[in-house]
Amino acid sequence: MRIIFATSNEGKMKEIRAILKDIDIELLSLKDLGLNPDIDENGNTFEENAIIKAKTIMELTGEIVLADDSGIEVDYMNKAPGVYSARFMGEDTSYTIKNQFIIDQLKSAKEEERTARFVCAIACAFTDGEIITRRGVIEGQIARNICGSHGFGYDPIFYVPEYHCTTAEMSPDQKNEISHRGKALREIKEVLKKHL
Ligand code: ITT
Repeated sequence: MRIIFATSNEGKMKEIRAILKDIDIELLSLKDLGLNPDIDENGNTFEENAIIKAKTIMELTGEIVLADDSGIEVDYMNKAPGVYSARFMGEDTSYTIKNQFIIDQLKSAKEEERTARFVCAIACAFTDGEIITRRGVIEGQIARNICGSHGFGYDPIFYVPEYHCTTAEMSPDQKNEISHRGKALREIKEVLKKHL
């Protein structure tokens, strides 16, 4: 069975391929299909945006489509950047700048005020119009310094106390095992297995 993953984010796609590697599907990215759609992600929640992406590409291709909408919620910043995580400070601003900005915002924050979470909503749009979503969350803190070079985006400032490191310091397998994306996608995998 062919399934399209509607993302243009290479970092996400790498993790998605690893998490879905044990099911018998041909997984194609937008890049594999030569598609570069400009989708207006105007939803208010991660689920709404994931549905917009999955539905748009399902209608364009006529195939089963998965989509991921995710981001980081920083409690000290009133849960920003949230659904705006990719667009925060401008889509083309480097993550070194974005990550340092967040660290600076929390300069006066007490230890217990440094809480944050990664959230991931995955939507699956079937060709008969049915759409399902699953959400995964990982709780953590904003690190005091940028640390680690694995992963992408906000990983170098997302500190997981239980592991004493940021998600950018974890191996890819370790991150996938505990991450928001890993949790949401493993639930979707069970739904897909039933569908298969
Ligand atoms: P697509 O819409 O093409 O999938 P995108 O990067 O625009 O790619 P989102 O709108 O879902 O995707 O924004 C997600 C952003 O949240 C992403 O660009 C990162 O900045 C951040 N993010 C999500 N998951 C992350 C993770 O596992 N590690 C670090 N940052 C993450």
